[in-house]
Amino acid sequence: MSKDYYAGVEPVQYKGPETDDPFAFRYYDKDRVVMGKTMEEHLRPSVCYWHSFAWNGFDVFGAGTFDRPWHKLDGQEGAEAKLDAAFEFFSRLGLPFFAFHDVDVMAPAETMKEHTENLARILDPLEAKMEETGKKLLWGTANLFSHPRYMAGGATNPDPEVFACAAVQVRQMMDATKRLGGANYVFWGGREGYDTLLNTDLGREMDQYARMLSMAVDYKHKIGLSGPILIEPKPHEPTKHQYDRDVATVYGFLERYDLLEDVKVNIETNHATLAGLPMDHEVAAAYALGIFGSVDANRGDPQNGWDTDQFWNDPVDITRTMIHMLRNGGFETGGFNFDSKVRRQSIDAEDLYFGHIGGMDALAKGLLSAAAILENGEADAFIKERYAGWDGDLGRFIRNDATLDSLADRALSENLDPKPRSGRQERLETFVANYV
Ligand code: XLS
Ligand code: NI
Ligand code: NI
Repeated sequence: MSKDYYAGVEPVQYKGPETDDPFAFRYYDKDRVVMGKTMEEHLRPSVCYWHSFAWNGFDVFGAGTFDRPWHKLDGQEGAEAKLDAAFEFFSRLGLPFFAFHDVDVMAPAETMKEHTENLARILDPLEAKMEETGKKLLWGTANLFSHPRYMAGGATNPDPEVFACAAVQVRQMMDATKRLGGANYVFWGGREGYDTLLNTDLGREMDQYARMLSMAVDYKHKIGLSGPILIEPKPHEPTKHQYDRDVATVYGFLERYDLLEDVKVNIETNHATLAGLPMDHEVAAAYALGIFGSVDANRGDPQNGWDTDQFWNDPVDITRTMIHMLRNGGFETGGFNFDSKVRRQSIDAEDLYFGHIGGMDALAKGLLSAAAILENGEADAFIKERYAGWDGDLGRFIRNDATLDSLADRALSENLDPKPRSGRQERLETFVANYV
């Protein structure tokens, strides 16, 4: 059935910028070497299961618009048809990774017992598909936000019985991620926050969240899950306030609860926008704080204040982000996961290709532009020169030896009179724009 669904779409290939084939990559040439690594190794792209295969196009104002054959079947049969369709798409698109929540792949479940049985039942066929197609798991995660029991949170729920149910799901998904060779394990705290402080004990909820994460860290070591646990920051939506607001907030949380050894961040572009922060800030901050893990690639809409999860296709934004990634060595275990969805009017199977192909080419272009900028060296040289004084005599004195007293005395005795220098912002912005 899935084969019919994608009939007519050949495996997507690189055909170069001149091609007029809408089913070909123009810039993403997976084996092309850029700064010592192939494009595929740099970008580690991943297709997400939820937006393209689990979602049927519904929104808060209307029913599903997509006519996907696998949505017409129920239970295990539906889950297996979805699995066929998803892996057929992964194979034809040719990206190496995918990511999923427990509930994306399994037959729907009401009770916890049903949940564990249904997830267990799909793991054999899922593992077989991975072997057959060579697709790898970038990360797994437990959905602790859709079932009504989680309306007030999973780990941060006022009811410990809900926390215990969340533990069931997290344990089973960590086991599944280990079994499937997943490179990371993600927590997105969709409902780990509050709708009003009038009913919420904020301090207690943060302790609870840390408790869940500590348990997950211990379990990760117990089962030998090798990759890091990643927290995915988002300031709000669905809750009014989410505790993992942004990268810096997550860092403070991890520091406070002594989780920095094992937990990093999965940064999503649209979430950064919602937090009022540009993506390059979030990425640069994560590297500076030593917690960069992975990226959920997407974008919002400048007029809309919600998580529209559109394919990320702003080349300047991608280039600016990629500059920081290349400077810092890029991904270790992470990758670019397309947490992006086609619009609900984009109802054809083809639209899934157009979204991912365009998204992939935008990332590849950003990579090429950023590499050219770094190879040119002007931007890095400017920064180096700007801070050069800190490697000089006075800079070293301040960094290593000075007290407030000795420094103030020295400044006065040397009669310091520093000269302001231009920050050259327009020059640098133009320089970057010229490379894109
Ligand atoms: C929602 C999040 C979600 C996570 C996985 O806003 O982006 O899709 O990536 O739970
Ligand atoms: Ni995400
Ligand atoms: Ni999101």
